[in-house]
Amino acid sequence: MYTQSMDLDAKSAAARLSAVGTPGAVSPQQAEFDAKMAADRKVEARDWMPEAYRKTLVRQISQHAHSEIVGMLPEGNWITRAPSLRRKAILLAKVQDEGGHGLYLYAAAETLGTSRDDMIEALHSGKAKYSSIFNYPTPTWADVAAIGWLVDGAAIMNQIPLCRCTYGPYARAMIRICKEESFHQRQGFEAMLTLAQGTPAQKKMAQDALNRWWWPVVMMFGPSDKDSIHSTQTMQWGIKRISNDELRQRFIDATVPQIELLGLTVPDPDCKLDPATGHYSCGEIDWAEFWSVIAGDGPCNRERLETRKRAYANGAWVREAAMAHARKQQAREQAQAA
Ligand code: BYC
Repeated sequence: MYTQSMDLDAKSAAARLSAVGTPGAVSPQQAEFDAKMAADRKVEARDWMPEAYRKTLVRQISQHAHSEIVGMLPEGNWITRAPSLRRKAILLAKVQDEGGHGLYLYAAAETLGTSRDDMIEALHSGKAKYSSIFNYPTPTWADVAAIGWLVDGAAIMNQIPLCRCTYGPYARAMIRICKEESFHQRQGFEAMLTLAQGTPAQKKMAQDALNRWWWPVVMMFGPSDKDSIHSTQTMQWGIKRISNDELRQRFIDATVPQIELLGLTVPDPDCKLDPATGHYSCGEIDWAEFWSVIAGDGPCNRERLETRKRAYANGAWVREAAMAHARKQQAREQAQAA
């Protein structure tokens, strides 16, 4: 459904490639890196890379990993209250998948020379960001359906192009993640469809959840291109392939017909199809809300971070036991080899 995001517009790809290159005299390593960027080849963990490229990847991949881990919380709250055994099994699997995504992504960031402890410390201290979307509450079961349908739908839109990003370990992690996100999106849509075709009260629950999640999801793609500080550089490096605004537009274009199919109403009175362009318009986004959420003042920021820190502290004994077991096993292997 969302794979059109894989298509790179030939014009923008050409513009990106022609922008690659470091002016003036460059070291042979830098020249090799520039050539790799220009040919759109992968950079691997052991390859030389400019410090700024490494730092940017650590920032983006660790934020992405934190988002997956914090992203388990709003839905995780509903595992014990899922409306049927089937819904519970699906939700358990989905939340576990998100945990797995976080782990692949921490592992991908570790290949860049950062430690998992440092990344987790940055999350807990509030230094590292995670996606704004997970700072909103899930007051009803319909919010769980809306997360799967809309948030995972937006995630696929943003992440399919990352499967082709220039850093090999990140690109490869994204391939599996996107396959799983696709299942998440479909189960969310199916749960939403069930509600939308249910009793008037269930349909209202679905509409209310759509009303709550629409704007936060539209914002999730990041600031508008003119305010995106990192986009120019990350696009030149082939990390970001499609701009924030363009992905947002693709998401809106793909989702509005789904809302119509559900028999629900788009919570944006300015969202209209422009027959000339084939695109839906979007009303004014409340950027003040976006910046306040990412600065830590969203409806659930404090609760999410506290829950994460508590879970980490409560899991200390598991990490210690695993380390003790690994040490014993290593000692046994060394003794056998001696
Ligand atoms: N939330 O220059 P810009 C999931 C920050 S998990 C918070 O455009 P960039 C899922 C940005 O970091 C989905 N912060 O930045 C899990 C920067 O601040 P810093 C997570 C945001 O990096 C469970 C500043 O704003 N997906 O799918 O070029 C259940 C300026 O922005 C946000 C990823 O992480 C935001 N929404 O572009 C269900 C995908 N947007 O770092 C689903 C990978 C922007 O300078 N990440 N900021 O302090 C990306 O693709 C890019 O990092 C972004 C932002 C498009 C998010």
